[in-house]
Amino acid sequence: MLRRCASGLICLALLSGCGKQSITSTKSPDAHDIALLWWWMLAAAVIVFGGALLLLVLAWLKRERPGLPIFGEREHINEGMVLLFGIAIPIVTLTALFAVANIYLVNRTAPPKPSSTAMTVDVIGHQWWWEIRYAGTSAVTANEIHIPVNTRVNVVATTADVIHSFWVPALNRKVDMIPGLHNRVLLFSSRVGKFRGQCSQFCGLQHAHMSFWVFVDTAGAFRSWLAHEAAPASAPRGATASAGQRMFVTTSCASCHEIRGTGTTATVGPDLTHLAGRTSIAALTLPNTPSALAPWIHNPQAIKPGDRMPDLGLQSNAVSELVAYLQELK
Ligand code: HEC
Ligand SMILES: [Cu+2]
Repeated sequence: MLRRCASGLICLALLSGCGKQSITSTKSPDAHDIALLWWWMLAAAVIVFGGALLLLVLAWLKRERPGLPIFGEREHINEGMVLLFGIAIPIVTLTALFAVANIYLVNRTAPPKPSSTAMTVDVIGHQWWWEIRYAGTSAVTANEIHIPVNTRVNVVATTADVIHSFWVPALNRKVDMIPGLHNRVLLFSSRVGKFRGQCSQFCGLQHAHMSFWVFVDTAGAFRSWLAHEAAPASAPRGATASAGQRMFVTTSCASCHEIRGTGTTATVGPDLTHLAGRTSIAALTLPNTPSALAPWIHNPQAIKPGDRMPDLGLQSNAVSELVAYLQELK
């Protein structure tokens, strides 16, 4: 039993570094420097720990006999050794690590200064999803940030409710989202791809289901994505989707969500103007497919218990009409 538990724990520890979201699989120079510092700190800690263990073993081996090798005779303490290992080396290493972590890395990973040329993305934390706005445009989206490749993007992070923390381990350090503050962090990637992010400050029941994607696009793909995202929603085609739109606009959906171009303006929940252009819903909890949208709209509480979107007790034909409409919002 004990052996099985132990091997299970070892496997878990080994696997915990795997997957798309790890501090050691870095995809930007900034995240690489952070990981490098982490490895150096680990090496220093291993040396100190190993040295302490070694002294312990020596003391145990010598327990009946006077004097340890580094101390000479039992009564005579080798002061040089104590000064070197007890004071000089700790002061030098800790000062060096402090300077690298708190001066060099903080400057290295800093966002570009806000200016007319720097691109700014506003990210607002909500229990339990991410609102994303592109400064200077009318584009609003949720849980999926797009940025152009090879561009230093200034992310301005704040919150609509409690403290959250914005973190894309593959790209940069964390930044806390604090009520009333606008903290900034750099987002940069030299390669096209998609990187997972996660809220890293416990923020209530569904904290674990508060994730997001960062899509790094080519400059052209990003420009057309942004232009499309800033445009209002297109009109529904077909009778089912039109019925879905009527239902959306006239029932409680409109008291929490906005679909630009339909007269709805609420901002309690995510902007759904181009919902069908996203790959996931509910902060990466479900894929964005009709078979996942339907149970979400039917009863979000069964998927994210305690969530801010209530169970509205809709009939299944109402749900199908809403899904038909939402699916068209490309
Ligand atoms: C009381 C406010 C409220 C009402 C009413 C409401 N929603 Fe929501 N909705 C939310 C919140 C908050 C979220 C974000 C949930 C999360 O991810 O934790 C959400 C998420 C969603 C999402 C997923 C969006 C995404 O990008 O992740 C869809 C789709 C959605 N709602 C559709 C609807 C429809 C359709 C209705 C009407 C039947 C409706 N909502 C009614 C608050 C509401
Ligand atoms: Cu959070």
